[in-house]
Formats: sequence, C-alpha cells, structure tokens
Amino acid sequence: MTDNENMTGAGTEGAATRSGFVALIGPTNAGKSTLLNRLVGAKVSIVSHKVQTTRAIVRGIAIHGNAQIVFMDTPGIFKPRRRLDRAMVTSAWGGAKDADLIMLLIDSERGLRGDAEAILEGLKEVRQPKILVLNKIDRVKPEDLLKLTSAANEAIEFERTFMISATTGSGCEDLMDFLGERLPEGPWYYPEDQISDLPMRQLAAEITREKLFLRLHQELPYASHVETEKWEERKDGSVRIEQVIYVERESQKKIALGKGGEAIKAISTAARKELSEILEQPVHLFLFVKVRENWGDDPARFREMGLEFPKG
Ligand SMILES: Nc1nc2c(ncn2[C@@H]2O[C@H](COP(=O)(O)OP(=O)(O)OP(=O)(O)O)[C@@H](O)[C@H]2O)c(=O)[nH]1
Ligand SMILES: [Mg+2]
Repeated sequence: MTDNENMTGAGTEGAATRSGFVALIGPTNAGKSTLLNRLVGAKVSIVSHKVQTTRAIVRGIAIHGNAQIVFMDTPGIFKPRRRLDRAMVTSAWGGAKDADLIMLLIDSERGLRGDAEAILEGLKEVRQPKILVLNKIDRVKPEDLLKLTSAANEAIEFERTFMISATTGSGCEDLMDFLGERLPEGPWYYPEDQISDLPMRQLAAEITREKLFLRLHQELPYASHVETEKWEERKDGSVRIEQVIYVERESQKKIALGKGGEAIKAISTAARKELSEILEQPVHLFLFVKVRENWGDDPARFREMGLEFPKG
C-alpha cells in the first residue's frame, strides 16, 4: 500500500473499504471509556472508578481489516441534577443519534438496575441499529449473563449480544470482527494513522482531570474542571504546559492543594509522567488552582469542553 492510497483510505487490496460511527452509550461507570481505549489500542479517553468521569464526546478511531471504525465515547447517562449533568446527558443522546450503529454497554454486575432501565426505554425512540455489549464479565457467573441477555433483549431489539471484558480484552476481537463487517461500504473518514480527534491541549487537560479524579474524593472531582492555558515547545525538545484547575470554593482549593501542596504535587507528577509518555518528550507541567464560583454556569467553560450550554 502506498501513502497516496492511505489518504483515500484504501484497505486491503481488492476489497471495498468500510467506515462508520459507532456510539458507545450506557450508564455511568459501565466501562465505556475503558472499552474505547482497548478497541483503539491507545489511551484516548480518561477512566476512573468514579461515576461521571467522561464529560463530552471523545472520538477514538480504529482500523479493523478494511474498515475504519470511529467510536464515539459518550458521557454516562444518569439522572441529571446540575447544568453540567444536563449538558453531558444531552451530548450522550446526541452522540447516539449521530451514529451508524449504537453499542449499549452494560456493567454485567450491576445489570439493568438504576439508569440502565431508563436508557433502554430511551433507546426505543432511537432508530439506529443497536447491539448489546455486556461488560465486566470477569466479575459475574455465566448463568447471570444469560438472564441479563434475555431481560435486555425483551425490552428492545438488539441485532446481537456480546459478552466482553474491557479490562482483560476477552470477547473484544469478536466484537471488532462484527463491527468491521457490519459498517457500510464507503471511504475512510480520517487518515490511517489518526486515533483521536481530541486536540492535544484538551487531551492533556483530560489526563490531569483523570489524576484529580483518582486522587481527590467526595464532591471535589465534580466541582472541578481543567483547562490547558499554555503550550510551549522548547528548543531542547521539551514542552512547557500550564494548566488551570478551576474549583468552586476556597475550601475546595485548599483540598486540591493538600497539606503543604502534597495533593497537587501528586496529581502533577502523575499527569506529567503520563503526558511525557504520550508525547514522547520531556514535559514541564505547571498546575494552578483557581476559585471560580460559577464555572458550572459559565457558557465559555462548556464550549471549551465541547458541550452545548443548556439554557435555563
Ligand atoms: N472488572 C472490570 N472492571 C472494568 C471493566 N471495564 C471497566 N472497568 C472499570 O470500571 C470503572 C469505570 O470505567 P470507565 O471506563 O471510566 O467507565 P465509563 O463508562 O466510561 O464511565 P463514565 O465516563 O463515568 O460514564 C473503572 O474503574 C474501570 O477500570 C471490566 O471489563 N472488568
Ligand atoms: Mg467514560
């Protein structure tokens, strides 16, 4: 294959190329972002054990055989309370409606309890073909999976059901084989070597937010937002990155900094380490914590995150 052919997205000689958008939707914490990273084969979307980690749609691009599969990782769907919650849930449903195929991801251990049921109900209104993906099978007994499969398939019609573990990779190859065949024929949307559409500055902010989610607890992760303010490539081959962590109150700023700056130091070290691996260059990371009481009601912050600002 020559470089020219790559640009037009020619796959294996002779066979027509396929391409399409696959939306990953599901309750929060089902493992959507973990699966996206697994299928793309790189860290594209951040992951944490906490709920509501993903805030806006992240696209991750994978190639399988002749197919270019554009996965859309979406924020988990849950009962929204704050304005940000509403924007996140709206963005998730928007992602579903823009897709060629919808992949509903369910945490097999949780089953259909809670938000999953409401999502099944909402999916009835969505015309796109759907598949069911039961995740975290490393945590449950096979007989429970069968029960879950029939309960979900009774609620709505799925073309197929897959049972996988996004962390071990079990079942993921079958899923990719199916998607590669199922997407419509057509040219690829992105150059062959592109794995995400997230600008580096934004990915860098997301990496820091992930470390913050992993390190800080209670309301703080939800009260905070990270933006990259400066990105300076230096002559010595390193990069200087400045980021601001916005919180809502002075008391939260204290927690984010930690005793003697210990929390922010740990967050910064973890983020810098991962960023220099991704960028393959030394990173100097500077984090500043700022109190901005109403960032959760500021349209500019929503724009920065790639979210629509919900009025009212
Ligand atoms: N045991 C097990 N844990 C998993 C699996 N997939 C994901 N997890 C864990 O589930 C948690 C949530 O994963 P995420 O990928 O952040 O979930 P998400 O659906 O993107 O969550 P939101 O972005 O908050 O909606 C993390 O702690 C993952 O490590 C799996 O197959 N098995
Ligand atoms: Mg996520």
